Amino acid sequence: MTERQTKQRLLLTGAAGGLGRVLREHLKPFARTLRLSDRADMAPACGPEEEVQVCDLSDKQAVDALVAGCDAIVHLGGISVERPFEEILEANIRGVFHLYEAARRHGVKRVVFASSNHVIGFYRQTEFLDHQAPHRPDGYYGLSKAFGEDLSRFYFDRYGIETVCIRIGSSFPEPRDHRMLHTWLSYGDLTELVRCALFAPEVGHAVVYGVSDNPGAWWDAGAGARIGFQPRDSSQAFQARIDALPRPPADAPAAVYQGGNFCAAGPFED
Ligand code: NAI
Ligand code: 15L
Repeated sequence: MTERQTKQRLLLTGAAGGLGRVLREHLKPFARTLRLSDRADMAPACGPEEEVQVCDLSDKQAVDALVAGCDAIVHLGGISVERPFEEILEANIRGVFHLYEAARRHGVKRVVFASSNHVIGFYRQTEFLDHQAPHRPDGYYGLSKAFGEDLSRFYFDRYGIETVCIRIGSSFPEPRDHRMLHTWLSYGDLTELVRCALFAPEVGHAVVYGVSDNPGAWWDAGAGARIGFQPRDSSQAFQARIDALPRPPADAPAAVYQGGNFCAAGPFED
């Protein structure tokens, strides 16, 4: 670890979640102090290099206090699936606004934002996209991530806060279905991508796809490569096991759209 690879106090939101628990372990070497936050309970701080602070992202004052003293943020917190609009509004839309307002007030220079493939979920699986493809969100969740991408662009243009938006595919221990053979991001590659996003020099505002080196790519790896990310894993290793599973019908959202079943969620209001 070099000085250039160390943050003084790194805030990790969503630390009680699936990816938060993974990054809690792997980001420790990259910060003198790792401040962990979630609205849910977490394992207590283990050692002086960890701080635990429960905080609901919808509470503006609490988020302001949470961000004070941090020099970088990895923002994973929020609703991570399709849900009714009001839930998404509080956690993801107001939440990301509160986070950037606090970052502005407290002089945070770098944010890594967990965006999602559901920003572009209504593209077909036959299409190949780069990071500049117009948004085609597949629900309120995808819309909230598109808002986060645009909000972070504004906070860079207006206030110079750098952000890397990682459009995460499917980050789980293993791909779970045929679609995830294309969208899978291993935990090892996730960790490396977050490290690159935290420490690459002069990223400005960047959007990168968070995906391993899978066969039959849907997304251009160029933007990730520009911040130094080289995936080491591939879903190829799981191909035979997934091929043995039943395939969804050819006209099912899971087989047609990049966002898969998210494209068929809702409506919630009827
Ligand atoms: P998760 O649902 O396991 O974790 C999200 C965490 O955010 C939870 O611990 C939850 O308590 C917390 N949270 C929710 N609302 C909150 C609020 N109002 N205030 C404070 N905390 C709140 O999700 P996971 O899988 O760990 O994902 C982490 C991030 O990465 C999320 O932002 C998700 O949208 C994004 N992502 C994840 C993908 C994946 O494959 N795991 C794919 C694409 C994006
Ligand atoms: C996401 O954005 C979700 O947070 C995650 O739970 C997965 O469903 C993933 O996308 C996916 O598209 O597989």
